[in-house]
Amino acid sequence: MVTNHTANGEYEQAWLSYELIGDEALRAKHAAVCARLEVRGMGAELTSARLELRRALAGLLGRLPAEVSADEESGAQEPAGPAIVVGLADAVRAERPAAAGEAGFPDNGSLGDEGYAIWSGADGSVYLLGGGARGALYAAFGFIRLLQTGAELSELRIVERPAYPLRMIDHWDNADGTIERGYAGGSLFFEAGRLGGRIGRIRDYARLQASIGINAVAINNVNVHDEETRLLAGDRLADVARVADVLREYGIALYLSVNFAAPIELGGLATADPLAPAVAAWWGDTTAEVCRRIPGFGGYVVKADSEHRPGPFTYGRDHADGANMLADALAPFGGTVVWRCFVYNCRQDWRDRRTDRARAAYDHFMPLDGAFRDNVVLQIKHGPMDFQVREPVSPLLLGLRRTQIALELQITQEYTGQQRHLCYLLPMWKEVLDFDAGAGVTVADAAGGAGAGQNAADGQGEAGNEEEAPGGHDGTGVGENAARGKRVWRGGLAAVSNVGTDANWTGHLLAQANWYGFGRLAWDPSASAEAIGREWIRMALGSDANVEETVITMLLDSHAIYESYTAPLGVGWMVNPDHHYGPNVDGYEYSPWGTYHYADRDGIGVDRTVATGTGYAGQYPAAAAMYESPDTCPDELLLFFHHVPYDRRLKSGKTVIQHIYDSRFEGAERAAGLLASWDGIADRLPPRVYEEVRTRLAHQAEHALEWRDQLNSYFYRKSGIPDALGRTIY
Ligand code: GCV
Repeated sequence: MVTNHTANGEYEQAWLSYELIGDEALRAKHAAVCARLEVRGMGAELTSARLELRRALAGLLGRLPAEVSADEESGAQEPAGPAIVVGLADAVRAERPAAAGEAGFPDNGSLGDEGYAIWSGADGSVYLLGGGARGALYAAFGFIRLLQTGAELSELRIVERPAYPLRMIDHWDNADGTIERGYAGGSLFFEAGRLGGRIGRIRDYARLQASIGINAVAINNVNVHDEETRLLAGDRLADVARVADVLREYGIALYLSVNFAAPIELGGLATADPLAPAVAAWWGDTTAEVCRRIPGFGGYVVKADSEHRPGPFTYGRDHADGANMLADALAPFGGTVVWRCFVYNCRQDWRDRRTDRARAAYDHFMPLDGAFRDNVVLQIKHGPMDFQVREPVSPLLLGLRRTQIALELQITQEYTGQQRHLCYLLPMWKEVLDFDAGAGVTVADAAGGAGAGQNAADGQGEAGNEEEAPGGHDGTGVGENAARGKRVWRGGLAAVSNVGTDANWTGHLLAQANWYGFGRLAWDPSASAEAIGREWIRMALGSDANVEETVITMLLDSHAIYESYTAPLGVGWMVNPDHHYGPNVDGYEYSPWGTYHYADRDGIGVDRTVATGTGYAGQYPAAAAMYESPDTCPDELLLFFHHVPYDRRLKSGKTVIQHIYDSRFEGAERAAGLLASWDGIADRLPPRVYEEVRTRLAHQAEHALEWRDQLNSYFYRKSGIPDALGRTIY
């Protein structure tokens, strides 16, 4: 029997909609295992684990488990009968000596603070064990996921540890309730100046985040305006603290984006110079108060000297001066500075072909490698420009060796269809994570250190990487990183949120898969886009095999489809200025933003070679030679690195212009195909889900035609070269 999890009023719970499992035999089997629930220990996360398990079991199995309280079962007394036993591994070991005696039974030390195990004991119990309280909560969610995805509950020997200590979501939410680049309604956190009014919804949000292992959330926009500057003090700080309390129940540390000029704007000082003692003292006092009000405060996110935001450059200081000053204020409280590397000149003269925005992050930050405090993490966008559908991997991610980094991704679909077009981003993110930084070390390794990707299903993996500096993303496998010795590694993955107040959280319901997928990848970057997508489908859309096959194909095809009608061969930015939606080939061509394609009657693309161009290609430690020559540069990035004639032949055998025409025609056709696929499963979906997604897919199919025709017409008119297949171009 088919289960549709988004039916019957559970629509707003996304992938945590706990609909009754349709297969009665399976349900009965699970119910036998889950008849009793024991939670060993106290604390917020364990309480959350207990509540979630009760909710999930009641929904999925149709009955609440009997609960065994800690009082009833105290000391080393062995309890009666099998149960789901939740707690810290060492506490459970002490109370269940028989089970703990089994070979390989986990302990806190081997799991690490955030790691967990799901373990079938010989006594018939299932043990949900954390190395720390957060780990126990993740174990509960991991177990629920098994139930939701139809797994067998016998002989479980699952041991998981996150690849990265920082698994972060950045909100670009404003105090007035709007969201910069938000496509799913207003802010969950802010409503007309006040914060935290929707506490129930914020709790659901926290549950969803914890279920995918997110442990850090920055609640406000990196563009910090007047109102948000004031979040650091007074009543507004009290509001922030209320939100932090809810997030903390789910193991999530709250971060604030801060205004580098806050000492002036909030503190009344005459300067924000990071080296001025009065400025450091102001940040020290302000931070102490924030941390007093918010136990476990995560820290600050900073966008400085970028897109008109203030920063250390005003005072002739560099970004290490700025970041370190804030790091010193946070250090006594264990806080972290997440300092963004999105720093470039946004007032460029389009006539100037020597300045190249793509170079900027590397040029600014590489000279500072090693100059940052231990509690600074540099957050680096995945590409050198700005979240286009196709960019090369940022060379800064590959270059930094003595600095902690976080890879920044964008879940919100600013340039990838704004949640009106379907674009499953995991295939693109996987390409970034898997990119070889040299000597077989990937970007995933660089963000997480040596421990990345070492999740083990058999309990034999290495301990988590929280306690060590990475041992080798320096291209040699050893070297400088190893020389740093023991140091708390704080790096990881961060992404800009795509959620808002829309009932389905993400506007396009299928865009939930990007949110879900980001968390799962941040936990384990070696997981596949397909496996994660299938998980999400089962949890959010139900167990119908037909639905699963159709939707997974749609998801996996969608990024390539979007790319094929929008951005040819690595040139992006052909969008309408400001809101960035819809085609406009010259929208950014004569602007100050540094985003050009340089199409003329003879050719197109940006010469970023060392030999004759901006020199950007030379920033790659291992890939420079490959990108330098148009003969070895991958087709999909040809126009990012080279200005070439329209009749240049690609490796595919097509000319550039014919590729432009063909891929636009194919892309538009395939976009229509997405709609047809969805229609094919109409009767297997709840009507509301079907209709809502259908409306968006129909718009996408229509809009893809607009993209096709505008781009094809533009390049036909520029080049004068007709389509070899004689199709209609205007
Ligand atoms: C929050 C791009 C976006 C901006 C965003 C900026 C950033 O430029 O268009 O809206 O600002 O990136 O990442 O800081």
